Amino acid sequence: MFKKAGLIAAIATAGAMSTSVAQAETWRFALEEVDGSVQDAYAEEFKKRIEEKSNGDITVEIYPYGTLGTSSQLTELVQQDAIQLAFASPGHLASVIPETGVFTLHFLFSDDNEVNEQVLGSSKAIDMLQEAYHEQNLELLGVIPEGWMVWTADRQIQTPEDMEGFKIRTMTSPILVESYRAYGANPTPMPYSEVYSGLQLEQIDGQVNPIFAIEEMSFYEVQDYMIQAKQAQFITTLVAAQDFYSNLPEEQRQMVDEVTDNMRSYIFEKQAQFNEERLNTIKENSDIQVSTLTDEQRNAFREKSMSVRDTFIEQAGDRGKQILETLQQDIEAAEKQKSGS
Ligand code: 6CS
Repeated sequence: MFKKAGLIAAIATAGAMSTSVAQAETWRFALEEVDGSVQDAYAEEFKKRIEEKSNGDITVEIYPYGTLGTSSQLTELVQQDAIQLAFASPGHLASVIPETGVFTLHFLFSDDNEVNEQVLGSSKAIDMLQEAYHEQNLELLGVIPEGWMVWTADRQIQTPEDMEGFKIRTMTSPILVESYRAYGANPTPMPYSEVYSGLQLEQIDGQVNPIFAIEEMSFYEVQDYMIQAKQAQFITTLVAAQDFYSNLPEEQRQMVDEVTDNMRSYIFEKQAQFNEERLNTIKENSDIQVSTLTDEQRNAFREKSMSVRDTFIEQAGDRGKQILETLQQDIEAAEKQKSGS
């Protein structure tokens, strides 16, 4: 679907167009999701705030999924400074930065997503990750939860045995692939753009994504079951080209930091709203069977998922191990604090 030469040409044309309308500076911001998505809501609000704060000196141009490339291609474009900003989801990015695969581990985060949001906004683990991003010419600007990952399937899934041989599409990182191998499934990594046709043509039996994405990508139309196991959040990261970010004038860098910090509560509310509303849309427009695993059923998956932590540490090394341990401590502390209050 996406060809690299075409991507660069598209960017060059877009750049030329923006200079012809006499903008002082244009920042290109690429999304891994389509118009109307959580990432799109983030980018639109970011654009509004940056353009207002810079008094129009900066224009932010948004490139929704489908205009530039797959997630992995977008990351390469940021690394080359061909685009300045993009979302880079760990489900793909961990192929390049294994440490970021920590966000795809199952049953690591709290069942209470407010706790997760608090930890992702404050944990020292995020500073430790920054080092790994810098080694790849990327600046990590934020870690953002987009909702619980939900399985869609051609069959009911309640136990790991139900997943035996189940061809589930995953994002492309090897750590994520291991998570589904641990359940006995047959994980099939592929880009987001190929999932709908893969399901329709029965090349895959199911996939996993947050509800808002299942709705906007129409996956529910070609699946019979939706299973909520709360095994993981979909967590994305916002990145900038490191050269671009470090060469910004001090006040612009501060502006980016302030805007991204202040955007946290905005996007947290949006993702909750989108996921809730779109579950209703799915139920209204299809007869897909929606179910939620019991605690006992979840525990069977939880047990199987634990071995993947060792695989993560093998792939992400000492720094990955420290990031994992720091997150575990911070999640536990935040849960205790919340239940004590
Ligand atoms: O499944 C994927 O590949 C994609 N899913 C979402 C919700 N966002 C971006 C990611 O690439």
